[in-house]
Amino acid sequence: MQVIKYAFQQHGDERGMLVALEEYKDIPFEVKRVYYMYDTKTDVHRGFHAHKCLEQILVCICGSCKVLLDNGEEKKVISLEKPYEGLYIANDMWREMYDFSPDAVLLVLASDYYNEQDYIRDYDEFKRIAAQKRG
Ligand code: T46
Repeated sequence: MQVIKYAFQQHGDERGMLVALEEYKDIPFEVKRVYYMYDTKTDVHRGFHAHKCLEQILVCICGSCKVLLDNGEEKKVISLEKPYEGLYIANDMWREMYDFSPDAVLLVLASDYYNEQDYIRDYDEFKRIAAQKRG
């Protein structure tokens, strides 16, 4: 499984650091939605779904967390702990987020508006669709 992790350009000077993200330049899609999660309890696992079409980039802009990616055949765990690193998650990828540090803020840039119809929440259904697509 290919994991795409971006190291965004950091603009630093004596005042501190700044990262700027522009669609189609730093982000490979049009950004239609931004959301973020914080105050996530350390023992909590979130996600447990895939998307039919949605593409996203996850940036842990404060603290750290882990993301489990599962393409139906292979699983990988990615640590997000730098505010200048972005994890690309394509559609058709099962994801779970966990191990949030108490100060974690997980920012998500999404290629489309919120749409419950785009979610695949049943793991068996996800596995079936993934196997079909592999052929
Ligand atoms: C994903 C992972 C990384 C909205 O009203 N609008 C939104 O844009 C989103 C994302 C959520 N919500 C509502 C729906 C739920 O009542 O906020 C509540 C929590 O959402 P959810 O349980 O879907 O959160 P996660 O952490 O399980 O998953 C989220 C995204 O939904 C999902 O697309 O890939 O983060």
